[in-house]
Amino acid sequence: MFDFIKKKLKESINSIQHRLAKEEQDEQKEVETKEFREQVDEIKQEKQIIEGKPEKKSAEKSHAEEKHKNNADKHEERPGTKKEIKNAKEHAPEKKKRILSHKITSEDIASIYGDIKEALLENNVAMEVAMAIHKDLEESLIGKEVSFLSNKKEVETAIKKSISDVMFEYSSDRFLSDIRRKKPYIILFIGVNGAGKTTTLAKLINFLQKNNLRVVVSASDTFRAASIEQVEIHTKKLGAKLIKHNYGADPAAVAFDAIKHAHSENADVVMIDTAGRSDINKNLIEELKKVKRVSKPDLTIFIGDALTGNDAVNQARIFDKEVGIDTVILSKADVDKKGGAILSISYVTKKPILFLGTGQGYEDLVPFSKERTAEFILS
Ligand SMILES: Nc1nc2c(ncn2[C@@H]2O[C@H](COP(=O)(O)OP(=O)(O)O)[C@@H](O)[C@H]2O)c(=O)[nH]1
Ligand SMILES: [Mg+2]
Repeated sequence: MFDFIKKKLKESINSIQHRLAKEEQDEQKEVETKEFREQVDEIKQEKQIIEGKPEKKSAEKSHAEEKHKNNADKHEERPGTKKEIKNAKEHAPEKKKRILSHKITSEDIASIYGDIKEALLENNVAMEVAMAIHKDLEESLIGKEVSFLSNKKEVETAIKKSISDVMFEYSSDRFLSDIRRKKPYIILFIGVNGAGKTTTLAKLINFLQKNNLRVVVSASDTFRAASIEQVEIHTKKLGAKLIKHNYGADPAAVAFDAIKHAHSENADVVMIDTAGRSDINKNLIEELKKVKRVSKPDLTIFIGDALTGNDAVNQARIFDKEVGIDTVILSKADVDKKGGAILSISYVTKKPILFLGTGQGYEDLVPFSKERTAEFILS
């Protein structure tokens, strides 16, 4: 995941680091040369003082005495000179600190952003998300005084924060506590065909059962061939109750029966599997609207295939507008090299991500964390 974005970010951070380091080295060299010249001058002066003016062989005795006296006087001055050198040395670290820092400019940010923008867009990150990251970087970094040693860390931290800020999460702990507040808690799964709805629903049965919650499933995909058998295989394996009708039956009627069953059995959660279509068409929207009207779900989860990038983001936007969604689970994060949908979907829809699907097994469901995701991108 995020392979290309990670590579580009690393290159970009290294290049700004090199540029700043070079600038600072040049400044440092200049200062050192100046200091060196000053020291050479001081040593020359001292040497002259100790040796005196070049001796003339014909000098008179009185002149020699004068010279000796002079030397003695200057000798008294020598500790003063040493003191000055000591003082200069004591002040040197302060000087260094002042010189070895750099104020980040909008040009610096433009250069970082120029590098990563291409990587973001090529990896299916929505344009508005890339722009939000740019704006955030400008706000957090421009004018910031960074030092030679710390600037890489500071730039990295700011990028991490900007990336993390475009994502929203729905923590699995909050999800569980929300479920425990109402019985039965009704969850509706929606998404296009093949997005991973049924597989994700099965993984969630497993997750909820591990948290001691009893689940009833509604086989409301009565549209696609073999869909009822598919969900039945999972519920049998996991030991959850399945309510099913025949193919072609009204999906809303199946959901209604499942909820009734959950009430009578005092079950904790009802999960409604639904059909998708290859495209989001009018029939699908009408069907889902009716299921929603009848089942009155507490949570509507949009399941998107992370591999489809911007398509998943656009589907989420349409499903939200037409049916209404509360949260997102992105499947197939394990095979998604780009990660664009993960970075974009919550910013575009303003709906948080709950889990990422990371494989075909029941355990392959990871609670989403924006911090961990941003950290991973910069790791
Ligand atoms: N690698 C991988 N495959 C997945 C994941 N989730 C679902 N799939 C596969 O995607 C295909 C479609 O899944 P399905 O649940 O039938 O989609 P639905 O039509 O939305 O119900 C199946 O072959 C699943 O095994 C995932 O997180 N990782
Ligand atoms: Mg299905």
